[in-house]
Amino acid sequence: MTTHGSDATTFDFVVIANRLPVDRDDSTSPSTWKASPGGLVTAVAPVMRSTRGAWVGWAGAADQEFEPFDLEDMHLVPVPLSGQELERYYEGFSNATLWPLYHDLIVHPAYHRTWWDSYVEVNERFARRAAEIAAPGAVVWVHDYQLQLVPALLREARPDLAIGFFNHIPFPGWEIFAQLPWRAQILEGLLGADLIGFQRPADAANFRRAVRITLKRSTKDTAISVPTADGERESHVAHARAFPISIDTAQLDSLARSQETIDRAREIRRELGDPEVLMLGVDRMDYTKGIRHRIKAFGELLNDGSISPGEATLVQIATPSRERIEHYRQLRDDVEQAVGRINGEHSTLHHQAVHYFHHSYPRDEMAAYYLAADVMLVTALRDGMNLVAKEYVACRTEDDGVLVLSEFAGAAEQLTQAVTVNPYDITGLKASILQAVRMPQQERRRRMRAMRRRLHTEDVGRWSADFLGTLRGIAAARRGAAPAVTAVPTRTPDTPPRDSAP
Ligand code: ADQ
Repeated sequence: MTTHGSDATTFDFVVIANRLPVDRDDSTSPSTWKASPGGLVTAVAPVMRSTRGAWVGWAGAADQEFEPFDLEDMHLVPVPLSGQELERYYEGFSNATLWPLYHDLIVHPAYHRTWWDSYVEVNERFARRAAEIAAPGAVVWVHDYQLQLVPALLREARPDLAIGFFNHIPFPGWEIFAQLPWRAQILEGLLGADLIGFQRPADAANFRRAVRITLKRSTKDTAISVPTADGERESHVAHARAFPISIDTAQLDSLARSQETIDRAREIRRELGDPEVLMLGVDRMDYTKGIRHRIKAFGELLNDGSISPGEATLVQIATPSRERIEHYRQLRDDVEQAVGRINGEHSTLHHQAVHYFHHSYPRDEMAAYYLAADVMLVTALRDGMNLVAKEYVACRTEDDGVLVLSEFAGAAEQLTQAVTVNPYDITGLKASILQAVRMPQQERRRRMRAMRRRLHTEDVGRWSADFLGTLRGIAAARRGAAPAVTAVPTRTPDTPPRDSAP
């Protein structure tokens, strides 16, 4: 923390994300804040503690303004959103335009100029707030697709900052991204960063290709030379590359080894009627997660007699998500109807085929479910990473259990010993589920052990250290004598299919 100017407090490390990592508890009087620990908090908390950082984000309540406050070693700076901005910037442009576009058009994105205008306005507000509280030369880390304009806005206001951006979701191929009427603005927004991180090398390559085609700029390996606004000289060199996110492996491992979790896992199995095979799905209720495909495959396995309800039970836990958006309401209806149909046809007094829970659970309960499950089904149609897959592996302390993992989840690049599936291929998915159910113990152990070993080194601490270390290096090179990359060829390696400027 630094104090400069009058009495304004500024911070050497600033995280900017759509949401602050807190929930407001209105059951107490006065209302209080409680931390809502997510993956990102775990990743940045150690840095926050060592440098005393600040987190800029929306507090979760529309039409309300809150003063900055401290909670558990973090300084939280709320950014207000009106009810209309929630509809247009968040539910609209972020979740009904960008989300489906970036997840390969699983549903149709909607394009509305009023949503875009709101997205610009909100991004400006986030950038302004961060610019006010960042100390000279501070490291600022912007997160995710809701805030893609913030890097360039910040650079314009505060060229002294080291600016990083991390995209938690996929970045689509050019042929899909090209639909976006505001594609040039989005790319320019991201290029304000010194470092743009993606989940997979393919996402970073898609981004660089979009830059080459849309903005007619060349790239050299991960580097993109970004000109000043007047185009006269180089402003900085942005780097775009992969930093696959991970989990706090050690923490989950020790949670799964605790006697309470072990007892609870046994109890869960007992309450489910001690099935021979317990299969588990855990997702946000989102159409990208392939929940319908998974349930369809399971239902067909029961229909054709490949498995019986006495032999295998599926537990599907789905966290409520984005319920004001039509596609999400439809998905919930579809899932509940499919579960009802399967249970109607196959459950008996003693064995229920599918147990479906539409709730969120505390961490320790999640760990108990992971520990209880013999087979974990992660069948995303497209997913930036998918932390659930990694969490399952981290909790398999006995080196047992089988992970069935979609090849369209970023996690498939690290968890290479999983049984990989194309969830669109229902026949193939059924065969993979059966393979998982019948896999010999020796093979289960060999696969699980290898995945666990890798997760113990590639954890979330290493992810944030890699990203921030790289960012600091790039910013230091920029501030030093020579930029990291200077002369770049002007020829674009890709032939643009059509004119770039929307
Ligand atoms: P999400 O789409 O939310 O994240 P995911 O990576 O699976 O997907 O993370 C979900 C988190 O929520 C996990 O930590 C999981 O344990 C937790 N969770 C899910 N259901 C729960 C429940 N019922 N109760 C309690 N907790 C539950 C986005 C991207 C991903 C990317 C992450 C991180 O879409 O691809 O992996 O960000 O970058």
